[in-house]
Formats: sequence, structure tokens, C-alpha cells
Amino acid sequence: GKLSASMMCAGLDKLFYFLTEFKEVNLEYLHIDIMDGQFVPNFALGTDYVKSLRRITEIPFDYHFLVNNPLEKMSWFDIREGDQVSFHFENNDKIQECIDYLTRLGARKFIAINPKTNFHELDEYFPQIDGILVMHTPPGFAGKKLIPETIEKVGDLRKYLNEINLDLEIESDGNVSIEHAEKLYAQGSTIFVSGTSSLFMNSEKPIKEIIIEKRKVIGWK
Ligand code: S6P
Ligand code: MG
Repeated sequence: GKLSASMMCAGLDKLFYFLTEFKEVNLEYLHIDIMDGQFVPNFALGTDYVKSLRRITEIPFDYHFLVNNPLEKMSWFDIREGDQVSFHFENNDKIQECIDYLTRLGARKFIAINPKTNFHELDEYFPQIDGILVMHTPPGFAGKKLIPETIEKVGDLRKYLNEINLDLEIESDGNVSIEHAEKLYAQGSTIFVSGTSSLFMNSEKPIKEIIIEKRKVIGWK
């Protein structure tokens, strides 16, 4: 599996330390939450912040748009080939247009679903996307508790994808601690968003050690 560090949780006082360490261990993605205070409670990462971050690191971005009208808002960011982008299924009447837009940019396409959304709602889109982002906590704020049923949901989704012969990524987001990552890996998740529950919990442990520990439980090659 791969790790994606949730940058809304990365304290600015240690930003350069984090980015240096991430580069040294070849961290796969930086998770960039975009929130508009409407689709979810909370605001996160604006265009200028993300542009500025883009200038100081080459690690690919893993955008997560938790906004109303993602089709419009995605165009405000400089999404590049090789970046990964999730937009939500809920309250979105332009899903096909979002997929087509990301195809034109050469980005990896993911659809995100909230804890209560049934993944079968995405049936017609599975053949057109690279992965599904499964939210394990109520979306909006970091530091929330994982909803237990969402672990099984990943297992069911993986089984279903196997049945229909599609090898898509499953990205787990929300309270993905080392303990939860191990369970989710067993159920079939392949990308693990890491926020306050593992990477950024302000422990004394060097961040590299936490990454090594987490990689051990997610079948990192
Ligand atoms: C939350 C957002 C997430 C969080 C991340 C935080 O709605 O989409 O990406 O930033 O889950 O991690 P944690 O460990 O604090 O839940
Ligand atoms: Mg997220």
C-alpha cells in the first residue's frame, strides 16, 4: 500500500522538517483537502496555499475535494499529470463531467464516498475511474473517530471489485491510525491517508520511524 500525508494536519512550524523527511523516504502522496464550508463544515487549503506548497515540494498531490460543485472548483487549482484527484459523489450532478475533465488533465481519477453512501451508487462509473476514496469518519474535521461499519465496507467493496474484475485502488481516509491501517489493509485498502492519528500526533517519535512502522502493516513493497 501507499501513504498519503494529510497536509491540513501538518503544523506550519514544522512544515520543512516534514517535507524533507517525506522526500527522504519517498512518500507517495501529499493529501490536499479542499473544503468550502458548505459541502462540509470546515474550511481547508485554499488555492494560494496549495500553489505555494507546489513550489516547495515535488511529491505528487492527492487532492480531495469536499466541496459543492467540484467541477468548477477543480479548475481553480493547477492539477497536473500524475496527481491524484478525488471528488465526492454526494450532491454532485456533474460526475461524468468531472471524470472527463480529469481525463483531459491526465490525472488519476477517484470518486469519494461518505461513510453512509452505498458504493453500488457508483456502479456505472467504476470502469472509468482509478479508485474510490472511502471516508471512515464524518467528513470535515480531522481527529474524528472511525465508524466501525466502514471497515467491513472496504472488504465488501474489494470483493465486489474482484467479482467484476476491476483492480481499482481503495483509499482510506479518516482516523487511519496504524491499528486501523492494518485492519483496512486486510480488507483491501491500498492507499492510507495519514493525519493526526499517526503522522501528525505530535509524539516524540521521529516522523520517519512512524512511516516505517506504518509501512510494515500495509504491505509496503
Ligand atoms: C477529513 C479529511 C481528512 C483528514 C484526515 C485527518 O474530512 O478529508 O483527509 O484530514 O483524515 O486524519 P485524522 O487521523 O486526523 O482523521
Ligand atoms: Mg481527506
